[in-house]
Amino acid sequence: MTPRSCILIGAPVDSGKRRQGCVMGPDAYRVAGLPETLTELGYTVEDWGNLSPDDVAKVDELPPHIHAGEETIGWTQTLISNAETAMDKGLPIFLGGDHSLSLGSVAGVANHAAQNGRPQFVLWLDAHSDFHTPQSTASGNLHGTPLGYVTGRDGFFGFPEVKNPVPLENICLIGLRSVDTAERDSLQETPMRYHDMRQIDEHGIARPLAAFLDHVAQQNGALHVSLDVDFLDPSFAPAVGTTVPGGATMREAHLVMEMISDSGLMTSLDLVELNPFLDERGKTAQVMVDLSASALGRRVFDRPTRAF
Ligand code: HAR
Ligand code: MN
Ligand code: MN
Ligand code: MN
Repeated sequence: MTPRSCILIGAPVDSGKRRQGCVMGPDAYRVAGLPETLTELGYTVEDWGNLSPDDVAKVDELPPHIHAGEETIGWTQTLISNAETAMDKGLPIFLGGDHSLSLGSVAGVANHAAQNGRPQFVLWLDAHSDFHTPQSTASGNLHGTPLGYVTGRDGFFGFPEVKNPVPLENICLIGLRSVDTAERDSLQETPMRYHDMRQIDEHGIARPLAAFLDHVAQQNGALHVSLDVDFLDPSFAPAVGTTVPGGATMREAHLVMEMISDSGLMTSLDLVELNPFLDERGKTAQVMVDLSASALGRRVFDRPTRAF
């Protein structure tokens, strides 16, 4: 069951790519009213403030094109331990920060699930598949690698050992429309559930999501949801460095969140890649807060009981 207490964990990670600005993300969510919104929904809210990365010495084994590897290793260490601790107190919401924060958040919550004898599942809402390794990424940007890391792929030199890799069968990606050739080749070899926008257009967004949520429920799984701003169409969510046209509509995104809430399965949440420097009068931050509210129970009406 989704806990009734939320822990806000500010993770102003800006090391996962070269364009700066995600450092301002956690405070933008606070300014947009996330704590008050959750309180109004009936949650107890604890705000742990903004974390900082551990200091890490130079790692010579990482390929030279990797950007800010040591800083991301430091963030991963900090986030793993904070995620493990927060899971005992409620539902952690990781306020990013770029998507490299999920190396730590997902590895940490997976450790906690393993300690409690539950399988960990991950729902990845993103235009990108983020399944690179430090060797396969052409850009050298580690925000393109979290799913590679948490599933236990090789090559993450200097990073904490992934004690409880998330099984590939337990991962569902929705929203894909920008996948590199190296990722595509390795993705196609895996049993991950991946759904690109074409499939969403043909079959709707509810079907693959419902199938995945049923699967998580059957396994009594813990569900981590990782929401990348670029899952959304840039027409209403422009505050992200890697906009890709053709994203989820406002209505699709809210439906996804409402279905997550109905399932009662979500145990942790990442809000990532918001770059407030690129926003228009805070509208993307506001959309992300509203989507979080839907994922945590906000409704127009209670579920209809009468047929129409
Ligand atoms: N695949 C590209 C790369 O590895 C772009 C990755 C962009 N990732 C994010 N998060 N914005 O999804 O560089
Ligand atoms: Mn515990
Ligand atoms: Mn991403
Ligand atoms: Mn993305």
